Order: sequence, then structure tokens, then C-alpha cells
Amino acid sequence: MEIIIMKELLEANDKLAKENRAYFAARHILAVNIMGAPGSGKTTLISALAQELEDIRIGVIEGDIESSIDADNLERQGIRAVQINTCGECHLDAHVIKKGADYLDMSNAIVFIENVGNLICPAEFDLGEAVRLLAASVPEGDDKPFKYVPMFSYIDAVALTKCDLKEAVGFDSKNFLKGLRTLSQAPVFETSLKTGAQVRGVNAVANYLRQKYEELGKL
Ligand SMILES: Nc1nc2c(ncn2[C@@H]2O[C@H](COP(=O)(O)OP(=O)(O)O)[C@@H](O)[C@H]2O)c(=O)[nH]1
Ligand SMILES: [Mg+2]
Repeated sequence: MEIIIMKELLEANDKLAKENRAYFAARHILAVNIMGAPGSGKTTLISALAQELEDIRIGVIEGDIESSIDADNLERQGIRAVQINTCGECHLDAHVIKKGADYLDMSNAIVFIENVGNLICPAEFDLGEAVRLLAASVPEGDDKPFKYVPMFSYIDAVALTKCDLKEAVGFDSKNFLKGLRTLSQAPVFETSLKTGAQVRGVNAVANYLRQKYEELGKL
């Protein structure tokens, strides 16, 4: 019985995700679903990308089980954001994304969706996004692609965040890539965004997204 309920839930979500995809396309919006573990650097990355892509309109749909800390932080930086609280749910779904997008009411924009910090459930819920970007942080360890197979199979690109900590935590890049490449050919962008230190790698992620955004116009 449980299996049937879950299947119905996912089918209903997929239908709404399809509608979201059409909504984003009609408004010339590149929707980017940013997933990753809690604390992997998702908000920090969004903030840095917004600076790097300053010539493009940016909106953010923030997902957390509670609080509006991330949306408040982004708004303080002048980035248009809306907070969604899932009240305990471990992922965002297509239904709440439509609500967030309606609130932002944007067009000709890149809309970042910061998913709930979790390496499992978000990989089951299509949101209608165009790009799935995983923020995988160095301190989580190089073995994560071997352990979280659905997530590492689901994504289009990886931002390997907190690379300034590689040496400190003994991160083995070769092992990380070995695990990832059995599942996906997703490009990997190494970033270091430590507060007060030199920012590295965010321009490559921004260029990747800029290209995706420019490709929208050619469809
Ligand atoms: N050393 C280091 N710390 C980082 C980097 N990126 C983010 N952080 C820190 O990691 C913590 C969690 O970042 P946050 O963006 O809030 O993660 P989120 O929970 O995935 O949104 C914060 O204290 C950030 O300052 C990085 O590249 N290097
Ligand atoms: Mg965050």
C-alpha cells in the first residue's frame, strides 16, 4: 500500500513539474535546482553567483524546513528571494516551487532554487528546473558518490565547494572523480568561497549557467 501511495505522489509531482517547466520556458527563466548536504555551501554559492552574473536578473527560492535565515541574508545583499518552509519535509516539491515562482513574478531571469539540505530525497522530486547543480563540499569526504548514488546520478553539474579545505581534510580528488564517473559525466567546478579569502572557481560555474541561459533564447 505504501508503495502505491508513494508512486501516486511522485506521479502528481511529475505532472506539476512539467507545468513548471512550461511556465519557466514561457517567461524565459533558467531555473537552477541547487542541492547538497546541510552546510555544503549552497547559499554561499548562490550569493557569489549572483555577484558574478550581475548583468542578469536573479531570483532565489529558498527551501528550509524552518526559518528565513537564508532568504533574509540574500535580501540584505540586494538579491530578490522568497523563503519556503517545508515544516519538516526533507525536500522541495513542484507544487511549492510554483508558489515561490508566482511570488517572485519574474521573467528573463535565472531563478536559483536552494533545495532542503539533504543528499537523498531531493533527487526524487523533479521541480521543473532546467539545471540540477549539486554543491558537494570537500569536508563531506571523497567517498560520497559511492554512497549517494541516486543524487550523483541525478545531477547535471557539480560545484565541488570548500576546496580551500582539501589539504586540511585529506580530500582525494581522484577517488571522488572515480565514484562520480561511474554514474555521470557531469562537469565538476572546484570553488573556494571562504569568507575573507580569495574567491576561486565561481566564474566557471557562472559561465556554465550563463551559457545555459543564453541557449534558452535559441529554443
Ligand atoms: N572554508 C570554506 N567555508 C565555506 C565555503 N563556502 C561556504 N563556507 C562556509 O560553510 C558554512 C555553510 O555555508 P552555507 O552557504 O550556509 O551552506 P548551506 O547550508 O549549504 O546553504 C558557512 O559558515 C560558510 O561560510 C568555502 O568555500 N570554504
Ligand atoms: Mg543555505
